[in-house]
Amino acid sequence: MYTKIFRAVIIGAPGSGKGTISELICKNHGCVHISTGDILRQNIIKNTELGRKAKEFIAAGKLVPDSIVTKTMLARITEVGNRSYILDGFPRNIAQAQALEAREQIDAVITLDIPHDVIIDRVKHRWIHAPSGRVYNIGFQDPKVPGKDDVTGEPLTQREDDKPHVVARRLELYDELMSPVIAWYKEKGLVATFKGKETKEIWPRMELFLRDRMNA
Ligand code: G5P
Ligand code: MG
Repeated sequence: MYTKIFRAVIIGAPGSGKGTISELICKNHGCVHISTGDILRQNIIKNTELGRKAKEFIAAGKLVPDSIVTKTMLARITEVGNRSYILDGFPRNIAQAQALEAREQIDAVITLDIPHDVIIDRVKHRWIHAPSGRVYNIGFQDPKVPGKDDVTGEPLTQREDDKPHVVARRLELYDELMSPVIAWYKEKGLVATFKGKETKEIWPRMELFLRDRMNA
């Protein structure tokens, strides 16, 4: 457990393992995983006004407009209150980063640097339980029963935006929009980069980093 509140942002290309690593961090160190994509997908399932607005953008691999996302994410951070958290998928451009900075003091920005060919291969095998955000991967993180969520037994689905042409669009958009965001956070001395091809190879280094920061 953290001895002080730890607020981190995790940045990485689509399929780089942000969700997987955030879950590991929160399970091992007690924090709240705030995933923009999960929140948006849950709203799509519930057919809320936010979900209806976000749906087409997500399916096309485009960003949902800042006005909608920023408001939603800042409200979620307020709900989380005085607890450690990992922000996964927000901010996604400079405007969102500035809106976050105006509201919150971020302690660290964790970036995942995974080769694009590894990512393209991974997302083909990704299955999710959309209502909870639980993520599986055939051959890496298999469900106990094929095609079924471990906790609810409900059917797993593939993400609309994991179709190869949409993944290619998302990867391009990531490079274009996130390079300036990472540079902006680097100037502030907040960035820790983790490079590798597999989560299990990155995780021990991440643990050392977190232990160091926990006691800082
Ligand atoms: P999301 O949902 O934020 P992305 O594109 O940022 O989507 P994504 O696809 O969710 O990121 P991830 O979380 O980085 O990827 O990766 P993951 O799910 O943990 O891992 C990918 C797969 O690899 C999983 O199946 C996992 O099990 C497996 N895996 C992990 N490690 C390994 C390993 O070592 N080996 C193997 N073999 N497999 C592994 O955003 C979606 C959309 O929402 C909108 C946008 O439209 C966006 O495209 N959106 C926003 N719009 C505006 N502003 C924002 N801030 C927005 N945030 C989201
Ligand atoms: Mg994710």
